Amino acid sequence: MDRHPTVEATAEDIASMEIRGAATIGAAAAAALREQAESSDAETPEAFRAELRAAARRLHETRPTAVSLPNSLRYVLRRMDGTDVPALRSSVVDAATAFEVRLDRAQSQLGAIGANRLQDGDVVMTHCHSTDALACVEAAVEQGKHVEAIVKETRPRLQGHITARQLREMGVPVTLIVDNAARRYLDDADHVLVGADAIAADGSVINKIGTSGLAVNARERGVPIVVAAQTIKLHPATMTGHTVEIEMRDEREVVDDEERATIGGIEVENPAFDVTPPRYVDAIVTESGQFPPESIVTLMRELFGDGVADPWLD
Ligand code: RUB
Repeated sequence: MDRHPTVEATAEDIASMEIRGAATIGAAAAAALREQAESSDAETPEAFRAELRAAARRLHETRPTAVSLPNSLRYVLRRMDGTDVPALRSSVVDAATAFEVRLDRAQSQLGAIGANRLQDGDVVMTHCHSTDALACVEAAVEQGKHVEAIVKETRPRLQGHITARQLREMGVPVTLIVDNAARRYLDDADHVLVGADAIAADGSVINKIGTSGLAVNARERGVPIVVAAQTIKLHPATMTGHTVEIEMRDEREVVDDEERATIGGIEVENPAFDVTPPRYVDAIVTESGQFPPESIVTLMRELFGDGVADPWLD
């Protein structure tokens, strides 16, 4: 029951953030399951199923917060079907491919919806790097709107640099700022536009650490906060009272070994995400439309029913 090298490499890349961002993580996980299915030399359907579940468990244990990861694994494993290995294999390959197509389609659909919120001449402030958020700006630019961006650098991993580069490639004028300057520059912004790693049933938004502070400041300044998040970011377990685990990352992302030795015996904490309560969010833009955060639960009930199982634990 060997794991395909791609599963291991993908798991390591997700853990080290070589592969990062919720949508990208979900797509990479589906692709890794497909490779596992394609290369499997399992001789029985039971062995094949066990192999795929083990691969999913390995991928699942990498990072805890982005729900796109378990949602992706669930999407593929729930469609694993057949009475012999070739049938099982093709069901997994087809499901992984269908998932990737769905992701792409959802992102362009939500981009078109998000773009409707942006007017010609608007300035957006971004935090971290979100492909869903950038899809909204890209669609607006394609509609011929002039959009400018104030991009927070996003310590400690500086994902704002990726955002700045990609916006520049779209032809969007970018001003890069340090995180601490956000409040000052909110006066120049028409929207705060961020993505999400998970959205809870009460409409709370889990996204890169610093999102909640930005949202509180934006509300105080009267700047609307828009969250671009396709429905794979909806967290089914929160419908039954579970909370979303916030990933704590290595302190070396904050202080390197040399600085650590100089500072000495202090605690360093490095949470990767935070929770923005629904009252600070103006709209959640999904491929199924735009929702006030408090009503996202109706969409979740439609999509998930009363809850969902974890097929990799079967
Ligand atoms: C990434 C992050 C992004 C969301 C949404 O955090 O918080 O805003 O994942 O991204 P990290 P997308 O860099 O720690 O993975 O819209 O691309 O799914």
